[in-house]
Amino acid sequence: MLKKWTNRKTETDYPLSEEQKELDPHNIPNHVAIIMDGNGRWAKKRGLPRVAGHREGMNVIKKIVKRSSRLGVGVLTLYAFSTENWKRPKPEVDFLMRLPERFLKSELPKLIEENVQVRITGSREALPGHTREAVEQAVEDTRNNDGMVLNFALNYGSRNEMVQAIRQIYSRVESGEITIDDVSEETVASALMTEGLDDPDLLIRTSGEIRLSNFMLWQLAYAEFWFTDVLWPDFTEHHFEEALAVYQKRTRRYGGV
Ligand code: V07
Repeated sequence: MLKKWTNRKTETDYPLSEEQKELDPHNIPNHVAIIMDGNGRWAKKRGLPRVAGHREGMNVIKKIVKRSSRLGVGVLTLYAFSTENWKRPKPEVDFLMRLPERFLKSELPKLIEENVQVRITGSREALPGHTREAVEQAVEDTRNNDGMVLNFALNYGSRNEMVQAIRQIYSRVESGEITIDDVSEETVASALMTEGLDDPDLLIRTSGEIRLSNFMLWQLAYAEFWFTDVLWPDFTEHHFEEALAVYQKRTRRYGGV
């Protein structure tokens, strides 16, 4: 499936003037995905334990969710925990696995109020029971909301996702439900954990790392990328709007469709 022609400019992202930062309400990216990096580094700089950075990072999410929803973003995907993050020290993993509950305890009523639908992309099986129950409850409680989708990538890795997609498609072929010639891009897309979600239009990664780290390799095929040196706990609504303004500058439609 090809993306609409968007008059893509090849120039680099010059600093935007205040006027250029004004957002065009008709060109808000439908799906924004964020790799929220730099929490540990933020804490280290302050002589604090890494978990203090994670806690601060969770508070930043609250502000960005609200701003995205108000701006009319359709889907906000946040990379909360990768399949590789299990290799971290156990106390840190244990702390991280408590964050979904902590977040939802204060935010779920507000998300319901704001008509936000919570989704999870990733393998739920390996999550501790308390984490899994909290996120499944949130998904269930917001199932009928038709505002912004808040999609947490939790125990997610793109290659793992592709492996399970291949297994799923193989079993559909083996059972005779479809033939190998039926397998199309749509078949693959709907075997991925992001089934039913449009591909991201904009990827944001904080903390200066210029790489994908096994995040949505298939889904990001046509996305615009925006990287910043700002650490996730220091990220504000202002930075978020700057990313959207750069996106709009790159995809500006000069009166076209
Ligand atoms: C986590 C805070 C944000 C910075 C990045 C890593 C640490 C929110 C959640 C969450 C997940 C699912 C859900 C509700 C909230 C979360 C983890 C880590 C594992 F349904 N923040 N956050 N989960 N961090």
